[in-house]
Amino acid sequence: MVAFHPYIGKKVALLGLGITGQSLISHLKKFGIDPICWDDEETKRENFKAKGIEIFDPNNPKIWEDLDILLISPGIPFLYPEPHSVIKLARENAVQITTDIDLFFDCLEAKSNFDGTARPKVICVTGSNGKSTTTALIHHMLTGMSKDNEMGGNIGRPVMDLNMGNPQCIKVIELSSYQLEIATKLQLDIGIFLNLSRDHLIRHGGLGGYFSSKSKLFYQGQPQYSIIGVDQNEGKSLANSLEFNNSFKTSVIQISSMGPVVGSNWAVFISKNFMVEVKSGREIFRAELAKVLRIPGEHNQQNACAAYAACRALGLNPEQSFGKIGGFAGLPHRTALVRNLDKIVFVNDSKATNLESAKKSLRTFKNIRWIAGGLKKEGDIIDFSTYRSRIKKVYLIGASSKEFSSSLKGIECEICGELAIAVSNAYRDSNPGDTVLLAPGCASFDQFKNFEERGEEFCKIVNELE
Ligand code: UMA
Repeated sequence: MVAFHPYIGKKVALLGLGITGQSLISHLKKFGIDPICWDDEETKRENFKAKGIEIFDPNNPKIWEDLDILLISPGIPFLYPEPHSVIKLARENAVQITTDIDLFFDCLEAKSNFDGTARPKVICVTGSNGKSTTTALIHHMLTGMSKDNEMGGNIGRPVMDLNMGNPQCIKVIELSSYQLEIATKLQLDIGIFLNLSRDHLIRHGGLGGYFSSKSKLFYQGQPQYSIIGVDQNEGKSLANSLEFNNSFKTSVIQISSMGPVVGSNWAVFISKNFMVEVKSGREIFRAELAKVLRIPGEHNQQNACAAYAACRALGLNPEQSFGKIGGFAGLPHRTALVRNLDKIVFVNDSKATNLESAKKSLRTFKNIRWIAGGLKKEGDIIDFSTYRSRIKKVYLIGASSKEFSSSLKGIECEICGELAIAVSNAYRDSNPGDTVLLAPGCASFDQFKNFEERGEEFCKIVNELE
């Protein structure tokens, strides 16, 4: 519980009544602050009204006269493709616009100033792919080493639901580009950047805006330790820019799943299936990763390097940290084994919502019967020529089926439309040793509520196969 609240005496409005909005209402009410709320969905407004929450009319000019703060949910467009109409009104009326992320950092600071206790350590993870897995793996490893910690953020538990009362409890937080976009109060101990792929381009006005949002974690958050994935140019340039930064001091730990990292003071990388830590030119640790890592793929090796590096940045022992990677079974819908039926393996990677993450999945398996398609992300280019030898056939679903089938030159494709038909046809065609892989490379919203619903539907269909 925060003893002093930065919003006491202020009039607060919320925009968005999803899980972030709900968590903010509960948090503010504990301090006697009753926010007024808005959501574009009428049923949401009615449900909250029925629970005694005041719904405001953004078009009533009086509302804006004495409003101090507008707290917005991550899904609300701030700048692109165009600002939400309520954001425009808040700006016209000079109302401060902020988020639960800034409130979280404000509250940590306010509590520490109020009762003189130290702030709990904060680890934040960002990147296009793998951030939930890395967040959950760090949580798993710290828990395994009896380090008090809790995780939250984009992984599905809003940050204001975290317990701020205990300074010993490390916070492991996944942050999306949406959550970072307008942050002004970031203050971290450890920041992690995993990778960048063409995602959320409409929301950020292009790749530049997207990368700039993620980079804020470091330039604004000024972590003591910056763990950077350097398997892509963006990560390499971020690591380089942080290593040569005079405005703040951060120890950069470069991570790679593609072999030794040269020219870095501190690195954790994969070399011939071994995880290796090198610091100041000296090898600190080396062990065979396959002995402990249960989740498949090169991308998960990089996630393991990041999680191990986070433990090392906390000063934890290399052997113990490495050992605690074991036992982590992965998160649902991320390269998860669903069933082995007559030596045909079914894998659910419904979380592969962009083409880069689908490629990571394709790199992991052989003899693939690939179920792909859905709502393709703007700017994603369908080029899977380097994976041709791994893919036996593609079974297409959803809105982008035609675009996929005309772009996947030299790879056999079948337009199936529905997921159930794709699974059934892939199974019909399979031989022992094949992998039926759901890695759509697309968002799910054309046919499902979200990627979780798509993955659950896949598991249900697969488990009913005879
Ligand atoms: N809404 C409007 N107008 C809009 C947009 C949304 O009124 O223009 C309303 C919706 O009707 C809904 C509410 O806002 O009632 C939803 O708010 P939200 O989209 O911010 O979603 P939350 O339920 O608050 O969940 C958010 C994150 N969602 C998004 O960023 C889209 C969750 O990440 C996160 O787990 C949660 O906060 C807790 O921090 C989800 C996600 O899809 C998993 N994230 C994206 C991703 O991972 O790619 C970024």
